[in-house]
Amino acid sequence: MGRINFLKFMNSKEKKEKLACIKSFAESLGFDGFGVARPELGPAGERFGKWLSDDYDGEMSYLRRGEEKRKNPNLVLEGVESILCFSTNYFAMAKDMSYLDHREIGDVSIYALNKDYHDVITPRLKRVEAKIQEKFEGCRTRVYVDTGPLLEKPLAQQAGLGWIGKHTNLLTAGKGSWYFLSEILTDLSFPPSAPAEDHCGTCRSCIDICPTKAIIAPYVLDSRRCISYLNIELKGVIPVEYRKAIGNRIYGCDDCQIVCPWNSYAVKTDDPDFEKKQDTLKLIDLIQIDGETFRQRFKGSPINRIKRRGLLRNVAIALGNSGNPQAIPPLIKVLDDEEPLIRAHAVWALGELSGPNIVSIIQEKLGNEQDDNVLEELERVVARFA
Ligand code: B12
Ligand code: SF4
Ligand code: SF4
Repeated sequence: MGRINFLKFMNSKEKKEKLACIKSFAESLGFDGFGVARPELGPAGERFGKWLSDDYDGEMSYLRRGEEKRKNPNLVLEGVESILCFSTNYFAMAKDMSYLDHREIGDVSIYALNKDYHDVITPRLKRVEAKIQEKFEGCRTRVYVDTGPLLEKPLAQQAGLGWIGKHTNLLTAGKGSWYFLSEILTDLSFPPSAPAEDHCGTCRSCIDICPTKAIIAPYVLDSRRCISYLNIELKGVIPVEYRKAIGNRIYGCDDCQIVCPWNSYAVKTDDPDFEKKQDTLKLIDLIQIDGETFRQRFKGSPINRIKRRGLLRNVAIALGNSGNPQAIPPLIKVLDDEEPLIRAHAVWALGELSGPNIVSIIQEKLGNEQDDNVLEELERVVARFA
């Protein structure tokens, strides 16, 4: 019997049973939320277009390149009928805003405290895909974790996993938002789940806490202001206006989720791949890390994505905000670093931590400086103490 006929003659009871079997297999692999969405975005597609036209994507040009696909999953998998949506808890440790008081420690977002989730979830999702292929022979499927051209949050909302909160993350009543999303697209037609409803109510804690006022209106994020964009996605110089607000955050930002009342229901993950592995990261140690030590220390960690240059850029900013004069000698030392991005941010940090006498020290160190960004930072420090 051909594929089309086989699927057509499979009665809905049989289909539901097989779907339940797929769900429990996914649960056995660590997925803790599951639902089915129709491959239609509704208003989310238009909102995404508007968001791009407002330039809220910053330098994330891949979002723009994939605009049409993100608005229409049929361009991602022709003939797609259902999108199976999954969530995976990454809540590795309880966290409150007191992390800001430990200014000598670099703060890393909870999601990045262990292995890179792309590396963990993709093979698991492929096992679920194989199970679907086994149960529905001949069906077509495609798996995505984060990086695919899909609007994962609106799809997951439709699949009933949660609603998009005012902070723009997906969250679930009685569960919170500390989870990743992933999907399997298929040409199989399954009954869709009931979409999740919004339970933000009159709350606006996430909007008020945001250090850079990146949530410019409820449900709308200007990425260019979001610390998670500035210290992960942005590859170059971090605009001066946000550096103080970045504080000691060296990889991502959790604030809008920390204060969300629904996250008081979050339950810690017992998944060894997501339990906290990253040790405390002392800023003074990090600023002195060489290329080889960086590779060994952050192999397999999401932090590896921003490379040594991105991390030390962020560490320099955090040291500039630390108020710790002991950071001055190591920062002077990195003015010799071969990476201009690191030198530029070290100049700023020295200006924050020192008095006027630092100017001649920096000038002497950077006597042969050619890089425009570094020279611009130097000019700023000179002007500051003039
Ligand atoms: C680009 C991106 C970012 C950008 C932009 C963030 C954003 N809000 O979209 C930056 C770099 C800032 C970022 C940061 C983070 N990210 Co990110 N990111 C993505 C990515 C790759 C694409 C998201 C996207 O398309 N954004 C475009 C905009 C338009 O989407 P949106 O903000 O949701 O816009 C909708 C709403 O604003 C809504 N809307 C607009 N107006 C209105 C008005 C009303 C009345 C209503 C109801 C709705 C509404 O409609 C829009 C369209 O749906 C997804 C993975 C994926 N493929 O989807 C991960 C993803 C969203 N990120 C994720 C995570 C974990 C994070 C961080 C928490 C990491 C961290 N701790 O640092 C932060 C959170 C910051 C925040 N407050 O959102 C997870 C979120 C999981 C979850 N539970 O929601 C995802 C899904 C990755 C994954 N597979 O798990 N991220
Ligand atoms: S992640 Fe941080 S900077 Fe970004 S919106 Fe949330 S609180 Fe604001
Ligand atoms: S903090 Fe309040 S407004 Fe923000 S997402 Fe959570 S419930 Fe919604």
